[in-house]
Amino acid sequence: MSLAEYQVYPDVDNLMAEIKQYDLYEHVVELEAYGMTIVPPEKMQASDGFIERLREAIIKTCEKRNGCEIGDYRTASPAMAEVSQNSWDLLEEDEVFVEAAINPVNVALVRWLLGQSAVFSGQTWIIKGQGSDGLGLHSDSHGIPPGAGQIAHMCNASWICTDYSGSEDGPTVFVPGSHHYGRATLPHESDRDKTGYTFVPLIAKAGSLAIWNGATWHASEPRTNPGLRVTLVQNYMRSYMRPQHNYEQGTSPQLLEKYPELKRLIGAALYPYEDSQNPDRQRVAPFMRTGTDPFA
Ligand SMILES: O=C(O)CCC(=O)C(=O)O
Ligand SMILES: [Fe+2]
Repeated sequence: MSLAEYQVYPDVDNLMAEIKQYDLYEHVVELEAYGMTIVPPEKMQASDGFIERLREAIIKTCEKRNGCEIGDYRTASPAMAEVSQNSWDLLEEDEVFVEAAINPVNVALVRWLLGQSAVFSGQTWIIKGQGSDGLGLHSDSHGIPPGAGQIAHMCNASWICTDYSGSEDGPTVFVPGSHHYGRATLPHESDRDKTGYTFVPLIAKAGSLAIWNGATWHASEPRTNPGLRVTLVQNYMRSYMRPQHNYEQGTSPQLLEKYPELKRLIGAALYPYEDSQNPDRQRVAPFMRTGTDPFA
């Protein structure tokens, strides 16, 4: 008899049943040990044609929002500055984004990392063409200071919408086990070419889900292949990442002007992506810095 069958710890027992049903044991162990895992398409329980519909919806939404033409992702070479804009908050654009957010395998792994009270906190696309630069090593657990690394506070569950076959595709790369450091990268650690940390590439077929503890350090490589890499990034958070009340909206400007300390304390959008379609870029760097120092 399995321990789950006693049903004395429902928050875990129900999750264990799903992990068994979807054959996710290896992925749960990888999440614990390495801080990341890649679930192949055949385990994702997605409907027929799901990943093609998702990729199409990303491209169509990008074209509509940014007034540009992308066409066939296998050959397209749109201006990167254009297609990277207005990429957040997609649920209302096409129900395939809802399907992506509530996929049962995705949700089982999200709840493994963040508990039953995990909340969906945002989707954005990555469209990456030939000649695009990579990103430096970073953590996604912005706002979580060192000292709080025993558990995952947020996670990134990304749908891979085009094959990532090697470096030429400009994949994400990960430092296995770095979630155990419990802090964000410092400036001298983030350069992919100079950092002392060793990373592994995300190699996966379209239709896979790459999921990582938000604290796992990752970066991305430049893309040299023609055509586009297309990804749907999804963030989930523990429920305490939401403020109890958003004082930024609803506090009178007169009060804020009179009391500058109050203005500082109510905080400007606790998470930089709160108004994620058009984030205030000035808020991002100070928020990210809190991941490197408890006094930041
Ligand atoms: O694969 C990439 O381009 C990096 C994406 C990234 O850093 C993220 O989704 O958090
Ligand atoms: Fe990231």
